[in-house]
Amino acid sequence: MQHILNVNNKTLDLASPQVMGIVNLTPDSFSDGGKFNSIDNALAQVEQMLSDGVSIIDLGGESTRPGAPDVAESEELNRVIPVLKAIKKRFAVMVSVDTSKAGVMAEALNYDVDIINDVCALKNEGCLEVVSQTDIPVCLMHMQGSPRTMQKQPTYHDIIEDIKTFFHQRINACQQVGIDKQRLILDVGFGFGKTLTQNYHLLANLSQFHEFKLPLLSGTSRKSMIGNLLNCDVEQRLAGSLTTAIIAAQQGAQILRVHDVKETVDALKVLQATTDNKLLSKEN
Ligand code: 9MG
Repeated sequence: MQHILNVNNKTLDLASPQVMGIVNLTPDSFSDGGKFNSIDNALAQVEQMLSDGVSIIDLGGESTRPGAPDVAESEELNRVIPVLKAIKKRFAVMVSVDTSKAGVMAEALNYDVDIINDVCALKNEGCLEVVSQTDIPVCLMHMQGSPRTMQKQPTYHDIIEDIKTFFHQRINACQQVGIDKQRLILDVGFGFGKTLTQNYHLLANLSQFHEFKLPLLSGTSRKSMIGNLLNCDVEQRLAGSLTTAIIAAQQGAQILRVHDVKETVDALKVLQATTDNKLLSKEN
């Protein structure tokens, strides 16, 4: 199945995995300590990511780490919109906004955001309606509970089947308001209401979600599924992040959401060379 994202005069071919670089605009971001919370810092980070080979910049103004406090819509708008405007003015890169608030989605659409990345899969009030007024892609992520409660006691009947049922329901909800299925990107939501074992079970079985014939986004970068396994702090999770990114790519994930763009792009080049060689040796 060939996937191409076409949006706002930009095209992204998902035949090979593409890197989405994380730009956190939160003062409490769990993995970069809020280093990138001014416009100039964010622009510098985007510039670096572009030279490192990023395809999409993911801007977020509300932390989704476990237990994170809610952020008022006005505060989220203040964090995200000026940076979105500045990036759009200076660079031609695709930008997604990571938000679960209809008001933030609507305002981001006024500034030509290219993708909506919603960890709540458009379940919050007004989100389906706002997105139905546009034709840009949307990432629907699975989460059990909310960021505040999700790690308390995640329980599933069968995690793969339960997430598939969730995707069916959210795809139907989108289609009912006129959102074309072809605009959707799916994400199992690593770390969002999943135990360590459940996260690795999902990673090992990610390819099963291709049955929806939609692009898959995978976000494992610096998460506690790595820290808890290796017993290490956020700044020591690079090897684990790269390994999980490559496993996801091998399972056919088309978009990898990461902090460490250069290292991930390099790792993907190694994977690509290996895959190409395998094809060549079959021919010879
Ligand atoms: C915002 N955010 C944090 N983690 C994420 C993940 O795994 N996927 C997506 N789509 N967004 C995420």
